[in-house]
Amino acid sequence: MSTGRTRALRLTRWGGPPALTEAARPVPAGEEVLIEVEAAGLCRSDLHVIDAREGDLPYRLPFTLGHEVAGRVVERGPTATGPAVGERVVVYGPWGCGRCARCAAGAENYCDRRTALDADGVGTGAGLGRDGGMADLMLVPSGRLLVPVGDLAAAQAAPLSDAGLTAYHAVSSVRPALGDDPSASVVVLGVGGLGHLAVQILRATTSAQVLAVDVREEALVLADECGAHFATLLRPDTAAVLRGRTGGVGAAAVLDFVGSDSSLELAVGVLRANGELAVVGSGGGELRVRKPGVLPPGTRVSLPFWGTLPELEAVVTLARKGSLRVRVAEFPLSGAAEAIARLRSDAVRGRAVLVPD
Ligand code: FEH
Ligand code: ZN
Ligand code: ZN
Repeated sequence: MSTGRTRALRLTRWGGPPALTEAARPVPAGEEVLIEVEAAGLCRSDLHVIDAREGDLPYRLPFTLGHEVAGRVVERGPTATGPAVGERVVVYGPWGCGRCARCAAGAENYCDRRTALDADGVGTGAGLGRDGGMADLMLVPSGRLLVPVGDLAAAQAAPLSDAGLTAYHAVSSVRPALGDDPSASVVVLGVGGLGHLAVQILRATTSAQVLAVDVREEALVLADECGAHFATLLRPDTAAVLRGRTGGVGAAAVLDFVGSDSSLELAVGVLRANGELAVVGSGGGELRVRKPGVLPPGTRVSLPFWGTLPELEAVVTLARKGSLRVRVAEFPLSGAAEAIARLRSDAVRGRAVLVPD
């Protein structure tokens, strides 16, 4: 990559395709840090951003896409802290105000000033209204947003910052239901870019029996490779089959990475009383919460979003010790349009990752 110029995949008009454009090398000011991008994951949320019409999102154009980024620190602003020049890092993508109680605790995904930031058009974070990492170079607002990855391969590291972190945060949200019950079961609905990582995280950090469901045969194979104790296609009797696997009591927790009417219906059918339902997928499904109603007594429902900085550090630690392996499909940055088209047609196996060529 030439040191003076950088390419970036930029969204320049609402509803139009992003374009790979040339730009001058960004210069880090203050506490900013410049990283040379080694890999940037492609997420379904990127498709929502690309397809958004004017007014759908509180973002100002133009900006560079890419909120799942790994790279190497190449230059730091005069007051920058955190990883030194030369260190390889992943970027924590949800950029909050950096000052409220949530941000101070490293939970910028739940920044208390999110509404105000959106109103100011500041954006949600890297590649989400702010310049992200589908580029040769990326400017990060602060070294606090960088987590060292050591010698972890870039295509493995980048997905940890979104797919891995989101899956880990979802597991964290249901962990209270697992308690110290070694017989507890967790159902994972959808074994795709996030679900296959959730299976591994559950196996690495809990004693739960992991039961996986998907609609694609190859996803069941992936679930098995990732350590699921049982994997099945979605069928009319799947709820009964899964309950049977729990000795009839039901699942202590359900992680729904689909979020459709059918996945939520299955979740209701398999949940144990006083269980946890984490709805992660944005499939548009609806669940009516009322008493009396379809949900078992004591059910807690969460809508986890992305994850916290401490959790990203935990995810990187799992990956570096070999407990978390991402299924990736690599594409050159110059082939971003092809990667987007294949993700759109569900023709990507694992997580698509763009690598600057
Ligand atoms: C990011 C921004 C907005 C909606 C969803 C997302 C997720 O991809 C983050 O994991
Ligand atoms: Zn994402
Ligand atoms: Zn904040």
